[in-house]
Amino acid sequence: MLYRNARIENAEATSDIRVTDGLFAQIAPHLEAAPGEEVIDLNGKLVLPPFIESHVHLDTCLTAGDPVWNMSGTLFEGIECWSKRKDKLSRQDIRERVQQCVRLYAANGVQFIRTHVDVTDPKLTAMQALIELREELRDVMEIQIVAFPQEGILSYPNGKQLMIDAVKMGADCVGAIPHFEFTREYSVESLNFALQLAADNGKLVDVHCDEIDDEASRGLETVAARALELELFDKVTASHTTAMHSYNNAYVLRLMRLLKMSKINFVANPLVNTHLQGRVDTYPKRRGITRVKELTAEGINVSFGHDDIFDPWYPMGNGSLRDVVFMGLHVCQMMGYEDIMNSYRFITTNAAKTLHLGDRYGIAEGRAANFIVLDAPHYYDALNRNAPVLRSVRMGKTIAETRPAATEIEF
Ligand code: 17E
Ligand code: FE2
Repeated sequence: MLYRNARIENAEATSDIRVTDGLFAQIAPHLEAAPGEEVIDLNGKLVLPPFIESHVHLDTCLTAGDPVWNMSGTLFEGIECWSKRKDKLSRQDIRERVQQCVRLYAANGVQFIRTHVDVTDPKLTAMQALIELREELRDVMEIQIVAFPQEGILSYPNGKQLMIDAVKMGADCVGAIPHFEFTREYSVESLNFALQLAADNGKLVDVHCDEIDDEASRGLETVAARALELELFDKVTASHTTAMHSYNNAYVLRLMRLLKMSKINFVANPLVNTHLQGRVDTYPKRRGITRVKELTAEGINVSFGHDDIFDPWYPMGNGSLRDVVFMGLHVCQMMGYEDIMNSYRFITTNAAKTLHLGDRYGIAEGRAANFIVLDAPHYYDALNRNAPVLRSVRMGKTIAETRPAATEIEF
C-alpha cells in the first residue's frame, strides 16, 4: 500500500509512505507504485503518529449523574459521587462503557490509552474487567493500566494489599493519591510504598499528585526524590500537580533542581483541572493547572490528558484530545506561533515518552505502521479549525475513517 503526498509532522515538503505487512517499509519524497499496488493520495494532508490519551479514568467514564450529579464541581464531591456508583459496578457495566469510550477515542485518532483504574474496591471488579479488555482490544487500542487507589492507600481499609493484588493481577503501573490521604505522614508513606512496589515488580509509576489548590501539598518532592533514589527516573509520572500552581516561586526554584535530576514526567489535564480547581476561591480564582510552560522550558517532559469523559469529575467529553490541547494552550498562555504549531506533541511524542512506548511509536521505517491523517496542512490549522481525523491507520489497517462535514454558504 502506498500513501502519497503526506505532510508528516508539519514538514514543508510532502513524503510518500509505503506500508508493507503492517510496517512502515519506505518513507521518501517520491516512491513509484509497484505493479498492482494500491495507492491513496493524501493531497498534502497532515500525517501524525497516532494521538495518545496519557491520562483517563475509563472505569468511571459515562457515569455522570448516576446516581447523583456533582453539584459543587469539586474533586472531593466527585470522589463521593463515584463511591456511590462503585456499589453498583459490574463487569458487564464496565465492559459496555469502556468499549463505547474506546470507539469514541478511535474515531478521534487515539490508538494508545493510559487508564487509571480504581482499586479501592474489595472485589477489584474494575481492575478485572480492564485487564480482560486490554487483551480483547489490543488490535485497535493499546491500553496501559494504572492501579489507582482513589480513596487512598493508607486511608482505605486493606489499601496496601489491594495495591499488591492489582499488581499481581497485571496492572502496568502503580498509582497513589497523596493529597487524599488522611495525614501528611500517610501521604509520604503511601508514596514510599507505591514507588517501592513499582521498583520491586518492574512496573511504571503514575501518581495523582497534589491535585488540590493547597500550596502546602507537597507530594511531588517525595515522588521525585524516590524516583531518583530508587533509580526509577522517567518510569515515574506525576499527574495533575495542580498545587504547583499555588507554590511560591522560591520553593519552585528549589524544587525544579530535584525535578530535573529525577527525570520524571508530568501529565496535565487542562479541561478537567480548569473545571475542578479554584472552587474554594472567591476572586481572583486560581486556574489550578501545573506550570506547563516553565516545566517545558526546563526540558521536563509534559503531556496532556483528558482525564474524564462524562463522569462525576467532568460532565462533558467526546473522546477528542483537540479540546484538551486547545484549553491547555489558553490556560497556560502558550499561544506563540511555535507553541501552537508544535502543540500536537502534548498528545503524541511527549505522551509516548510518558507511556514508555519506545520504538513501538513514531513514523519511521521499520516501525509499526500506525498513523493518522488530519484534514489540514499543519497542526496550527488543524487545531484552529478543529479539523477531523480523516483516517486512523493501525498496523497498516484503517481502523476509523471520518468524512468531513460540508457547508454551503448561500451568499
Ligand atoms: N479521580 C481523581 O482523584 N482525580 C481526578 N481528576 C479524577 C478522578 C478524574
Ligand atoms: Fe485523574
